[in-house]
Amino acid sequence: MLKDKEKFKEMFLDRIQTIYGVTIEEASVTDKYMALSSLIRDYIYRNWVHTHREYDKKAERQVYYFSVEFLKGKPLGNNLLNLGLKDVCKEALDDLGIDLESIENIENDVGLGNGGLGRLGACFLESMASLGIPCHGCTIRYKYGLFKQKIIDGYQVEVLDNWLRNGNPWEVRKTDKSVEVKFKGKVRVNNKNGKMAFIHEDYESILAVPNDMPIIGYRNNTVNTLRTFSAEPKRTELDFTLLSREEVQKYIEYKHSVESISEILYPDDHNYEGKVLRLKQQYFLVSAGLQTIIRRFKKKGGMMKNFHEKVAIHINDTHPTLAIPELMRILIDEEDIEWDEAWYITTNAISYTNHTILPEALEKWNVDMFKGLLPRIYMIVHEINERFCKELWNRYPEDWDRIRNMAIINNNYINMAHLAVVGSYSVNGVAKVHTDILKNQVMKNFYDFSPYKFNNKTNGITHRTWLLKANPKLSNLITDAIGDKWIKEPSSLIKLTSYSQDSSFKENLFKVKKHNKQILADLIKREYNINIDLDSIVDVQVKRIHEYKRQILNVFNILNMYYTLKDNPDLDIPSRTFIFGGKAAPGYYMAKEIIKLINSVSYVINKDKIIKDKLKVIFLENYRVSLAERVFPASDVSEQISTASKEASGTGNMKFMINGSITMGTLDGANIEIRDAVGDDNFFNFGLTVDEVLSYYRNGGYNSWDVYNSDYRVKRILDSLIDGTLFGEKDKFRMIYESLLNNNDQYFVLKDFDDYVKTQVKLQERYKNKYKWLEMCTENIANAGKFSSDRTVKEYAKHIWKVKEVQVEK
Ligand code: GL7
Repeated sequence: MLKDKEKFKEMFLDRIQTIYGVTIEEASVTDKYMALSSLIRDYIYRNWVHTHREYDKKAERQVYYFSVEFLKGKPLGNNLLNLGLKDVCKEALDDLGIDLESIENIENDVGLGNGGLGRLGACFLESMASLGIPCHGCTIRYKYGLFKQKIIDGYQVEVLDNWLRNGNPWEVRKTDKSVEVKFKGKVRVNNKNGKMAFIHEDYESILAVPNDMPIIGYRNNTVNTLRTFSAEPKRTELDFTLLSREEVQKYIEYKHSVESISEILYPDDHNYEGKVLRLKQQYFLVSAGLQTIIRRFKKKGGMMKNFHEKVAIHINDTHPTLAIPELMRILIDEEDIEWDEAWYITTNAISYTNHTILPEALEKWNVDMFKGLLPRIYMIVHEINERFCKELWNRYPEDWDRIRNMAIINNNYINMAHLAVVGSYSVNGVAKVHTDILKNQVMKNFYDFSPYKFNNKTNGITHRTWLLKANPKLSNLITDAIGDKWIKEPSSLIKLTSYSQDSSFKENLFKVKKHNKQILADLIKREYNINIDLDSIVDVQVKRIHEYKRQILNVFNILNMYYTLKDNPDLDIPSRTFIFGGKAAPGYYMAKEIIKLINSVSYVINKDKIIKDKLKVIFLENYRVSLAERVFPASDVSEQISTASKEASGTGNMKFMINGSITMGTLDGANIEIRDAVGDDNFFNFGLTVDEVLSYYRNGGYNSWDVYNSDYRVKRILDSLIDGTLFGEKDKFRMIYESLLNNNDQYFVLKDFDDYVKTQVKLQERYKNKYKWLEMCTENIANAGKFSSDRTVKEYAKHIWKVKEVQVEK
């Protein structure tokens, strides 16, 4: 009924009045947002229930995707779009004098994630719903998402992200489906008729309450679920008058400690308590998730011995790895299944994706801490390790080094990646080169031991969010040219190739880009009072701030351009707008220094009249999904300049590409596949290759002083970090200076500088030829189809999960 405008208006007005008790004139924007969202949620309810029924009836196997992060952004716009209600909703609201955009703007981003990994999870969920893949997301309902970033005096300041402040109209709380999660205590071993039984006693009990959010497929009647769990005390209604002061005090402490589990995403883990809390979160998620899955599975008549045939559990990175011992615990302790059979079921149910090879991100837990918090789970991990080491011994007799290197428990630490590989039937990397590095370097021993487990699934992004929703003008242009089939079948974007020589298409593409630049320029003017030249090259690096992502290299090129222009203000180059955005981890000082550096450079350059506005530098505060949707469509150049080998895949690179931006990139992660797809002419490549970088690492690096001493540009830039000439203060960026020179430039910034600068000059020259440039943009859009997450999740479904798409009829 919502497809009819008059009906839409009527129902919307009715909701405002009956639920919020106000007239439309009195209603605040928040009231309107809540009314509209809850109206849509109720509208899809029938399909939501229906989808699950259809899955139970028709699906041979269903997937549960466990991830500690899902970075959804704002649900309203996506939901309206996928339901096909956007236009009618806009028109109905227009009639009532209400602006849909202002309602969308007040919605909080669902920021339950920190970067690419969490956003990948959100893209996967959208694609799976749109393809009818029976998948359920599982995560934690953090009260506070990733912090909000404020920039004060050029520095990052973190503010709590209270995204639930006004409530969440999209979720449905399922108190009756709560389960109990147990921590601490001790394990009593009973010998029952010659069979061991493990009884967990004196534990701390916590309630995991599910909240379900709909994941709406693109016009296909399918509504999947993202289940989020919140941690709550088991007894909530206590009669305090009957309790002693100590008991009340104890209860309050218990309540606080319970609630802290689902309080915040990635609590600071620099101290012991923080580490315990993270481990608690991880176990809380998998235990709650598995218990609700198994309960439903059994309710539908499933037999546990067939569990793995019907259920695929996917662990997104190592954070949910405890699903392995937890599933073993349930099978053995609660379902009375023998170890070998339980192990067979577990290792045929679970699959794992590795998302990084950075050593600091590979999780390890201290055995004593682990044992205290999860005594029974520890026993199981210990047993898994014993059995695995025996198997290794049989295969590699007396090869102690290898066995130690591969053990799950070593040196009083539990290696979660090892546990994940041993306990799952599939291990995948997220881009070809990343998978090769896993196979041949980081996990070489495991690959030699069980090569059949390893496979690659190159990441993808949902083109419906990142093109259809974020860039309506470009979407229309594409549809006018090749029809709208690309929305459901992104590979058909390739038809645009024939438009790369079509001057009227390219002229329109130019206009679309300019329109999008105008929108971003207005935002920048509003927020930062900086004017942007719409004819300038908009060159963007938006992503987490990290040394390996090398925002510093970008800044050095900008400083080099600045000095060049100062020496020669009439230089004939297109003007350039450099945009940065991204958050630094709160405890990562170097990353915070990099933010300060960017802001300081921005301050110096933007006010310098000598360079005649040829350069502008902007740092966008609080980069997040909803802001990203403004940035990608407006950009000309995509900076993907990580040290080769370090970026497992990257996904921002794909979002730029599909919006017609040209990559300036190293041959790292998925950049390599992007270049293969568009061809060398449509990609600006520079820098050391993976093999070169790895070979330097093997041989102790290189001497960065040599570059400093031989390249006057490098010397000038580095000196300016500490000599006070540019930033008015001596030693201002000493930390960065030291890391590049005296700490031997671990990320090869100086080594790649010359090639980077040369390639930037080449890019500038190319930009001068407007039609050549637009041809490159067209080629990039045309070849972006294979980087849609539709392709990626189809590969997971077919090759890893063995699940089939289910069409949900009306
Ligand atoms: C990441 C990788 O760093 C990134 O390259 C990849 O695209 C992403 C999704 O696979 O996963 N790994 C990781 O820990 N984070 C990432 O973004 C935070």
